[in-house]
Amino acid sequence: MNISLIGVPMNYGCDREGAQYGPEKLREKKIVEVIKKYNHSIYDFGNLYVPKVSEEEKYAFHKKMKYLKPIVEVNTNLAHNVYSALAAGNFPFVIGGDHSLGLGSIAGASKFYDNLAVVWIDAHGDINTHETSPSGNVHGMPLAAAMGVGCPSLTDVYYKGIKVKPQNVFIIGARDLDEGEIQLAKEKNLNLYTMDDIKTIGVNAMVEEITRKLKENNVEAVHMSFDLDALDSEIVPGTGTPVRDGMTMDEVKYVFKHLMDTQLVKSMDLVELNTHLDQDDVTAEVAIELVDWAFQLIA
Ligand code: DIR
Ligand code: MN
Ligand code: MN
Ligand code: MN
Repeated sequence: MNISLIGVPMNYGCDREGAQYGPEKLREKKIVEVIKKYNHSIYDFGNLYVPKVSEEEKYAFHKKMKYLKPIVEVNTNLAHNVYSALAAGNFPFVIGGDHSLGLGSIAGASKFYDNLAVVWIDAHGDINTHETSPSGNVHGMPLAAAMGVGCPSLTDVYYKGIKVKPQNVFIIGARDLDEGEIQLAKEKNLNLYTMDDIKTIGVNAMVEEITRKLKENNVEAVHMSFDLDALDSEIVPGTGTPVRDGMTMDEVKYVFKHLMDTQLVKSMDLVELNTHLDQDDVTAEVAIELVDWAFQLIA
């Protein structure tokens, strides 16, 4: 496979120092070389330009969303990079950076594919809007925006219109959902697999159900968005919003394996590595281990 590696050194969506250095750290940890081991051709497009905005301008663009303008600008560029990579027959691999980059990667993928599904692996739902968000952090909003829910400045990134139908949204590993997110998940009847659900039905039954629904819905392609905080907080100290009782490495690997087996995964994000919070690069190394696993599975 031809892989397009796209770095997004942005932390405006999480409003925490350290998340912007993820791409740099992952390259230092040999992400390119690891992917090359499996006979992929990898083109490192470098990092997208992230404009400098001062702390004082945090709420200058919207009173309930921090750093809205640079987030929209970066994501518009990201969307076009993802779209261009897909149009060239490549697999876009987007490394962050905070999870607000999901806005751009989903927009790019959905412009290319008519019937896109999104598998969002995360301790959080990231389906807040400016009205439900307790933090004002846009990294908690991208998946709602992709479904057309929320502020037009977010829902209309790259092009106007819904990027992914709610029935094609799969959230895995959630265990820290805000009130408004729980409501929206119900309202839209999202395929939500919380940690409790995973414990009840088991990771294998979950994956079977997801792959069955992908077929039933005639999904053309899957965008897989992986937030490192899906993993248990003990495994990933180097992420901004760690949550206990999370997924094990084996569970994540199992999900990756069976999603890749469908041959439908055509693009991927890896987000929320925070180098300032990481101790001895343990989280960076966990990320690399999962990249190694994932790209070994891609044909
Ligand atoms: C929280 C945290 N739900 C928020 N979201 C995070 O700010 O909206 N997502 N950390 O990954
Ligand atoms: Mn997230
Ligand atoms: Mn998260
Ligand atoms: Mn608004």
